[in-house]
Amino acid sequence: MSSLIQSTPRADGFRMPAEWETHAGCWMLWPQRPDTWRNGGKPAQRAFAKAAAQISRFEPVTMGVNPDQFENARAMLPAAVRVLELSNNDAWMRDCGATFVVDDRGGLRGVDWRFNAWGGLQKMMYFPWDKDDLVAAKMLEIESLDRYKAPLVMEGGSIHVDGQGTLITTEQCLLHPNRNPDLSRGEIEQYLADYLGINKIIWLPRGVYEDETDGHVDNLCCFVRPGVLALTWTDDRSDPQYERSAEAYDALKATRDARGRPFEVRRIHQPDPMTMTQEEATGLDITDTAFRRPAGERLAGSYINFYIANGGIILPQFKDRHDEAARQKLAELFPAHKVVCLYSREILLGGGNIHCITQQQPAG
Ligand code: KQY
Repeated sequence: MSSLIQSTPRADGFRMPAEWETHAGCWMLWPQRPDTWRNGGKPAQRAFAKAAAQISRFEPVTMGVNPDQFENARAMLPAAVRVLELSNNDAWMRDCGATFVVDDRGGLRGVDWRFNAWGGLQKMMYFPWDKDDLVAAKMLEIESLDRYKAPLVMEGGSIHVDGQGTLITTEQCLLHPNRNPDLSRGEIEQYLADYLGINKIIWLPRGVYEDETDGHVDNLCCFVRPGVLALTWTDDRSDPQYERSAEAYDALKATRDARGRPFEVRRIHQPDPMTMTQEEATGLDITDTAFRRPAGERLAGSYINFYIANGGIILPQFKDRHDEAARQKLAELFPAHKVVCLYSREILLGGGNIHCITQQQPAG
């Protein structure tokens, strides 16, 4: 049974653990909408199936699918992946899924944020998003876990935590008027503290250039362990990303984490700028209810959008000259993990990457 709890995780002694803390499993959603995923979703489905197969080498994976895709997804996924009917509007489990919180007695609960598809009608990424907004509650029902309903529009991709009280996010996203126009920065900070059990918030100014999520931090910067962060970088000062990464670097170097440690920031060079090809754009259905993705548009490619599984790192690759350097850096940063490389352009075409399509469920 899953009950709606009226207090907050913080009041009940719960906190969001870091992604490297042990998982019970990983949740994903199956891509299918033809106005986001080209060629009827087929290339994206193959990419998601590969990601799920790789993650399932390290931990159990559950794939949520719409009813009309159950048989297809079941046939495309390895038997180790659990396939469940879980109605959705699109495939970004990081953003519409539950954020799990734990206590030190082995308790596990979920936070169900308000979801408005990255900016509601102002942004119009797609409409409607009612099914996505119910995904978190349904996951918690399936797992019989109690649920907190947070009064804040928030996507999982817009935060990262170190599990020891520190959270990073971007002003560009969480203070954007298309998320919580009626809340002040202080009120947003209070909700993050109450629903994630954190006590220090580090605001980075902006996310990755042309990131359609309004600058999710999970494409820009992440914790590798407490006190150590990885940041997407470019040495090309004429690239608009240079200024964004440099200001994030400076902000991190000027602050300390919740336990007073200064940050070590490891820079991971981004792939060379990539754009959507004419062929890719032509493969998309045109609808009135979803974001247009024209040919020539820059894609927000970043190696930071990786997923930390139990003992594994699932790392995006782009067939780019920087792929190998990123793999080596990640192997160095996570010596106890096996780094698995996954060519993920098809996921990037939908506006995110491997971290965005996954959501870890901690062991609790
Ligand atoms: O950055 C993420 N966490 C999600 C990307 C979503 C893109 C929506 N089209």
